[in-house]
Parts: sequence; C-alpha cells; structure tokens
Amino acid sequence: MMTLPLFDESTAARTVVPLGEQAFVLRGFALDDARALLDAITRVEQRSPFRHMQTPGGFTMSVALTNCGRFGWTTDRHGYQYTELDPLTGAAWPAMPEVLWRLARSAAAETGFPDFTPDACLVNRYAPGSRLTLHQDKNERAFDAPIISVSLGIPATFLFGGHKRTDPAARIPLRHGDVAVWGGVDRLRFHGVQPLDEAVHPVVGAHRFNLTLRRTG
Ligand code: MD6
Ligand code: FE
Repeated sequence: MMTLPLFDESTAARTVVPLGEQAFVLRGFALDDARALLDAITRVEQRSPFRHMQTPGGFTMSVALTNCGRFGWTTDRHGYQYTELDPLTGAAWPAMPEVLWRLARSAAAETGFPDFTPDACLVNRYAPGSRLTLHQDKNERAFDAPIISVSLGIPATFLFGGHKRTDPAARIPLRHGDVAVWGGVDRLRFHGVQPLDEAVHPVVGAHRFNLTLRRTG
C-alpha cells in the first residue's frame, strides 16, 4: 500500500501537458480549490447518492456515479441518456456548485475555449480496482464545447487514444488537483481509466473522484 505524501502535490509545478492539438492536462490547476470541491461532492452525494449503474450490455459499472447541474448522465439496461431528474430520488439533480463552475470556466478559457457554459457534471468515484473501459463521450449534442475533467484523491492512469477504438492509447498519470481538457478536434477521442492501484490519499482516503463537466446541447 502506498501512502502519498502531501508535500509532493503541494509543490507540484502548475505545468501544462499537451495531449493533442486541443487536449491538455493542467497539472495542479484545482489544488487551491480541492477542499471546497470535496465539500461540494459531499453535499451533492447527500442529495443524489453515488450508485453503481447498469450498462446497456448488462454489466454493473465498477465506478460509482452521481451528477450535479441541470442535466445528469445515466445508464441502464435501455441505454445512456441525460435526464433532468435523478432516477434514484425522482428529484432534480443537485445544482452545480459555484466553485466547480468557476474552475471549469477558467480551465476552459486557459486552453482556448472561452465562455464555456457547462450544464452537466458527472461525478465519478473510483475505489482501487475500479476502471473505465475505452469510450467516446458522445451523448452530448454540443461537440463544440470541450469537456473539463477534474481529478481528486488517489492517482489513476488515464488512457488517451485516437478516433478509432483500436488506435494506440497514451498512458497519462492523473493526480489530485489535475484538470484535463478535451475539445475541438480532440473532443471525440477514445479514452478510459486503467484499474486503480491500492493507495491512500492523505485528505481523500482510498478513493479517487473525477468531475467531468460538459455542455449537453
Ligand atoms: C475519469 N474521465 O478520468 C474519467 N471523459 O475518471 C472521462 O471519462 C473523461 O476525464 C472525457 C474527458 C475527460 C475525461
Ligand atoms: Fe469520458
């Protein structure tokens, strides 16, 4: 079991790692907001709890999911869709926290996507062993808007492929406080997350949270 020292991340350089023409990882971009973001996740999950959804193919996702913002992404045996109501509670998804909205807009502006107005945020919770198989984010209709993805907690290896599922994929570590941005010509590239290793983050514990903000239409 690896325990991650706080020292490393608090001194991590705020560098930009290019992944493509219009895809980037902003290292440490969310670090100053991490505490507020974790508090916001706690408030979201009190209203709309994390749950393991079913895929249309009949599998149960190893990643636990909830949402905030006007629209929430869901999957069940019938397919994927965005809904205004949480099917678990019958109520609207919790509102998008201000801190998340501001962070996403500034990450987008920083990487060449001015005036990003997200209306959906998926909140993913990974435990060691959880993974996300290669996929494209294509349930939205607004492909001109980028996707902003915030990582908190234990590290993960992100897989960033091409436009075909079989294209070779780069392996990129995503750590606490990193923000990834995909848009433009890179908006529909296949990507996924390798099974997480056992680890404990000093603030978050043995989980990774990933917040992905989008514009649905
Ligand atoms: C994750 N992220 O990092 C899963 N999608 O846990 C995604 O599936 C994702 O990070 C589109 C753009 C960025 C992402
Ligand atoms: Fe995705």
